[in-house]
Amino acid sequence: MVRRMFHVLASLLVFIILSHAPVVRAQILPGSPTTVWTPIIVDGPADPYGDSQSRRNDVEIIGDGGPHHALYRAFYGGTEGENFLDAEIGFRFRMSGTQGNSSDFGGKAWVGMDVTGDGVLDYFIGLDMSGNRSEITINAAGGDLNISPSTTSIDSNALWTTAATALNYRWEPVTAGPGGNDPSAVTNDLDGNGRVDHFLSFKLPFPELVTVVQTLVPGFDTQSPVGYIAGTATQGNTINADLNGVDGGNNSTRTWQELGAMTEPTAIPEPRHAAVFLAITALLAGCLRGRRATANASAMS
Ligand SMILES: [Ca+2]
Ligand SMILES: [Ca+2]
Ligand SMILES: [Ca+2]
Repeated sequence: MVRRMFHVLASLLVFIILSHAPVVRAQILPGSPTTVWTPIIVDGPADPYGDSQSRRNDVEIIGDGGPHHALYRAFYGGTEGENFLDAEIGFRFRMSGTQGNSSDFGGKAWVGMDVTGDGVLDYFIGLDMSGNRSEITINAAGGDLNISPSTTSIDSNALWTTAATALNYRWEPVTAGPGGNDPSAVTNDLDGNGRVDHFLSFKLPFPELVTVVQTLVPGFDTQSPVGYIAGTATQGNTINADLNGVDGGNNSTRTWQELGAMTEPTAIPEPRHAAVFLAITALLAGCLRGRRATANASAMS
């Protein structure tokens, strides 16, 4: 009985500490290992190799569905002292490698978002390193239907723009294994093209995204469901290179869901909830251990 009480009290203490302690939060580092990023899973296969229309390595998305994921996201909830205005959201693509003699990424990456749950893309977050450009943007979907690759348009007038710098953008060779930026990976050349795969990572201030999306969805926040698609382009406001999760299909008339290109609507993760979940798990585990100890004591007596 005393032992059971000890376990329950210890578990309660863990719960109190965890639920009141500052949650471990850290700003998104574009070069951080994949262990602190969350894979974005689409219904279709992880992205095939060599299906980019442009046949360019740096815009060729590759992934095997795990542990070498094609696409990741990251979220930082911000600090109380800053009224959470320093919150961030980030995305990471795995690409086939560098192109030609260039050591930098020379294309565009887009993350399309359905924020109303109707399968229609509403906004795009873009990274543009094509030509002389070097910027991260939020764009509205254009005037087309935006339900499939063939009906997708991206408004060329960005709603928000910032320069891509070493602080918010990184194009980095994959280093596989413990101590690398992809600790669970077993290879750094997944598609075997002789070019080391590269992570394309970028982030933006989450409040900027909230401000934009709230014009369409009042009250949009970290708990609002978002369906994602992702793809790359060589230039222009299109996804003309590689569509994530689909073998080719850049001009397909099939819908995002039919193609398996769009994720299930998912809330943007809030780390605080993860801490509370862990605390509750610890409490339940403690209770179970206590019950088991009581049962054992009864059996022995
Ligand atoms: Ca691909
Ligand atoms: Ca490669
Ligand atoms: Ca593809």
